[in-house]
Amino acid sequence: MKITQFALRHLRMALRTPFETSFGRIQTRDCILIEARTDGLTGYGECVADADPGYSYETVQTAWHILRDFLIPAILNQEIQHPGQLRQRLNFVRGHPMAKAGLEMALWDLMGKLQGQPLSALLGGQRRQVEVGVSVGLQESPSALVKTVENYLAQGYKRIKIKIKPGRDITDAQAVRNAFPHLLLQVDANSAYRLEDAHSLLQLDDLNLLLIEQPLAEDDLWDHHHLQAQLRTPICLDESILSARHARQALEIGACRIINIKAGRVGGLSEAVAIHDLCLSQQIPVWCGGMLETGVGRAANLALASLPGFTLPGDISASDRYYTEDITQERFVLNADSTIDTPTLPGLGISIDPPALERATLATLTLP
Ligand code: OSB
Ligand code: MG
Repeated sequence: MKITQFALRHLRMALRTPFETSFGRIQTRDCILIEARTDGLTGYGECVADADPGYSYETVQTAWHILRDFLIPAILNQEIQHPGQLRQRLNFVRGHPMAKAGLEMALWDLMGKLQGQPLSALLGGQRRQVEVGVSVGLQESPSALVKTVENYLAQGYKRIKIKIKPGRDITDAQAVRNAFPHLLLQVDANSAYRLEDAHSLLQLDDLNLLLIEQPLAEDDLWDHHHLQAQLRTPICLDESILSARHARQALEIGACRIINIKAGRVGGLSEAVAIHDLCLSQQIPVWCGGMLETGVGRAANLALASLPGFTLPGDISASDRYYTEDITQERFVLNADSTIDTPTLPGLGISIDPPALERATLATLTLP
């Protein structure tokens, strides 16, 4: 396929409730919607970089620059056999995985539409439903947290992740554990700790957690190895794993026992599948992380999570957990068994709601 035109849209969407992590609190979520056009067909991709560089160094503005000035010029009007080729073709740009992943997603959507195949099938997915959970941000108090969790359980979510940070770890996790002794519960620190303050993390070891996600710095596999040696609870890495190579090295040195896979963080769905394949071959559980995606990115997450190695519930919640108004016609809903259906229409399997998209758009750019 040959992409003859690209369009970028900077979107800002209002969250139903603020989302707070160890790196900040947001009321609105920004992202870039990428459109790839060829003979009457449009492929959509979502770049998950946010307005601020809190989760990673990428922002909407850095991704916009990298897409406009480097990535898009490199593939505009060029013959591309398969989206998997992008990893090599875009290798001349160092880093910026979210920008690359958004572009690659648009090509996957386009290829699926050209071939009449859902993304799930193109990636090797097998499940028609994907097990999911919900990621709960930091709340005002442990009792407020318990109420919020209770509300999600009432909606049918069977796995809960809570955000933690120093001073808000054992109290919060203990409160949820006391209220729900058998709940599938995990925590995410988003790199808020150093090995020196690991004592508070050691206390979490008695709470029967599924995993502790990304406790230490994103560029520090080695200290994660030290921490994992002191914990029975598996460490799961998120921010630290930017490629299949990182995944291999983290597993080799014992820095983690579980990996959270996000296509945006690792430069695209192809690399995400490579990490999945590596982990499956070593019987390492993986699960699909989330970046508060719109319906576009959520469709891609569901397709990815339909692969056989995704044995833990993903951070892929129903549409109504996120935005007051989404940009897709489709609404992803939670089934009674805490699953969401894998999209079955060609490509991402979603259609855009044009008026909603207009309302969310802050800026657009068409190339050429
Ligand atoms: O660390 O997993 C994370 C959201 C934004 C950035 C980082 C993370 C998250 C989440 C939310 O935990 C997951 C979701 O429901 O999309
Ligand atoms: Mg995380």
